[in-house]
Amino acid sequence: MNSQEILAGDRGALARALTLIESARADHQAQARALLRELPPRQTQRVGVTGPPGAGKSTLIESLGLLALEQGRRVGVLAIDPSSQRTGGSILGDKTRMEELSRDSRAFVRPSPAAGALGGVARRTREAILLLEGAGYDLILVETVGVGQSEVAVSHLVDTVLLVALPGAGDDLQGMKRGLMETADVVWVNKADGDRLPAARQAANQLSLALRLLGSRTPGWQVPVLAGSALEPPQTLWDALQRHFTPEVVALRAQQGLYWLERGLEDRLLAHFLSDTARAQEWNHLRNRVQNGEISPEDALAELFKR
Ligand SMILES: Nc1nc2c(ncn2[C@@H]2O[C@H](COP(=O)(O)OP(=O)(O)OP(=O)(O)O)[C@@H](O)[C@H]2O)c(=O)[nH]1
Ligand SMILES: [Mg+2]
Repeated sequence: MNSQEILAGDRGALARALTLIESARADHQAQARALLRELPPRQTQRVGVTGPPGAGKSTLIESLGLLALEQGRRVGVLAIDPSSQRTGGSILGDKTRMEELSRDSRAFVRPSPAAGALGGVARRTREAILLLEGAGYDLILVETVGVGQSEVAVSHLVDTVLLVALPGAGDDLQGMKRGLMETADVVWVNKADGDRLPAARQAANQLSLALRLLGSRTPGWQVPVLAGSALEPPQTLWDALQRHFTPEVVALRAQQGLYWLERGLEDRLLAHFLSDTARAQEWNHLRNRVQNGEISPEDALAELFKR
């Protein structure tokens, strides 16, 4: 496959290029990078969609995506799924949840690639975003389950983080990870329909109060907390996402590049350092001793670098 086919809208070529990006082989990755260099830069909007399992992220992405198509946008959907034990495989595995969007020629939905270490997942997602953008998709939606570090990773990959929360008892909200709340730019309390409507409104109020105390990661931005149903066109959510998407926010992409450069160096240095078997053994030994409280982290580091 080549860049001409991708620019011409060949979906098969695009799928094959994504497979290249997902490959663990160094030559495949080099080919993918060469391909990415041939694609023109475009003005795009990137939104991360995070939240607890079953909150309705995929359903909301479908509704939001369909709304975006009506606005004349072209929509690309990706997933970050670093956990390997999720039942049923990938986050987007159940295609039925994005059936309409998947079928539309102006959208491209990529089910989650195989799980892996977060560094690798982030690299693949970053390149997949660039590839979809090069292919002409101007709204990229990235789904990730908010359990663990992936919500932090996604916040460094997108312009806007949308947190999908669930209505429920107050203690649900207390239980929601602080990290999830801290990375959110827009909060959507989902399943605000039928019997759940009062609970959803109450949850939205509580979250709104909590977020006022936490502040937001974008200076001058008050995180809006909306309640609604993913089963209907989420127009208020669409408007909030557009309000957050300012030139100042887009300018932060340069910082994100630096962030991934530094994470990449850390990963490579660590891999290089531990490629020596004796050193790797000593490292594991020291880790155990630190964990058992037998030695301080500082003393362990001093010992490791003594030689
Ligand atoms: N009533 C109602 N049901 C919803 C709504 N949004 C999603 N659902 C249902 O909730 C279930 C989970 O929805 P998903 O969209 O798969 O949730 P998810 O957050 O993507 O789930 P994971 O990817 O597995 O973490 C499905 O059965 C949906 O039909 C909503 O707004 N109202
Ligand atoms: Mg999902």
